Amino acid sequence: MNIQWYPGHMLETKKLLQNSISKVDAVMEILDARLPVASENPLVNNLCKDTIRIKILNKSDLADPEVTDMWLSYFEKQRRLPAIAVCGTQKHQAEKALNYCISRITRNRARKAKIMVVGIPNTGKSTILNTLAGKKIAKTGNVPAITRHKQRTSLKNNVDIYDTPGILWPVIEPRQRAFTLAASGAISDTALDYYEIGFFAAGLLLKKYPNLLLKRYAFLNNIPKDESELIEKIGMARGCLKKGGNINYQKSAEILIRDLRSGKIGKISFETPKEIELANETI
Ligand SMILES: Nc1nc2c(ncn2[C@@H]2O[C@H](COP(=O)(O)OP(=O)(O)OP(=O)(O)O)[C@@H](O)[C@H]2O)c(=O)[nH]1
Ligand SMILES: [Mg+2]
Repeated sequence: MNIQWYPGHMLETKKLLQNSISKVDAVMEILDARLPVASENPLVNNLCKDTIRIKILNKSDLADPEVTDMWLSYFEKQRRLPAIAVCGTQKHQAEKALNYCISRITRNRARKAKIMVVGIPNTGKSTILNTLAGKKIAKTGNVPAITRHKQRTSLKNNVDIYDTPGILWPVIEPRQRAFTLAASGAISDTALDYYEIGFFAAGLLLKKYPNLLLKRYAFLNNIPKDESELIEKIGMARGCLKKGGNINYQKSAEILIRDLRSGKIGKISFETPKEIELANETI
């Protein structure tokens, strides 16, 4: 299955970013700390050539902390880009990200600094803005494409911050990247087949975090031999049955995906710098 999800407001946002990124003092690019390269929008890399940009690895509370450290070192050493990992729901962490960004701007202090928050859907852009403002200014939610328009908010420290809708790009390739984005929750579930994404998630968890699976699903007596067995056992234990008693694999896969996304299985990173380097070498 090819995954494609590029609703109209994303094209509008692309045009908005093309016209406005060069006019702001800095861009806070909000990545998902669990998948910092898969969640990078190539458009932002292209548009930010002359604009200060900070990579914010948000949702770090859901990511494997050891892998997050590897990513910070990767951005600093290999990519020479400023990067910081935060949990955007926590005030002091959101402020740390903002201050890190402000410290890189050289400007006439008489005027307000303009900072634009950009990124793919569901990475926590609006949440960071709300945390910084100390009140709910922007609508947030655990499904992608909640924000549909640019929104400006004036913060206390002489900063104007712009929230923007999350955008993807028309063709997401390679397959590994599309499935990683889908499993993380960046792509609308309406564009997905739960079983395929659940199968992908099962493979990732069995390979990288088998012990977390045993902890979360106490009914597993040992590590399942493959993806189908894991999904089947979840289905049996959780009563995901069709008429006649057959397992409903779609429902069972959905449980696995929801547990993965919410952090119920544990702190999980989908990718490491080493894997990305190896994948680049083989292209
Ligand atoms: N665990 C955790 N959840 C977070 C964090 N930041 C945001 N979230 C959750 O992630 C979901 C998406 O947050 P939003 O702020 O709506 O994401 P967005 O990037 O603005 O999404 P779009 O507007 O659709 O592009 C919400 O359920 C938030 O509560 C974080 O640091 N940790
Ligand atoms: Mg938003």
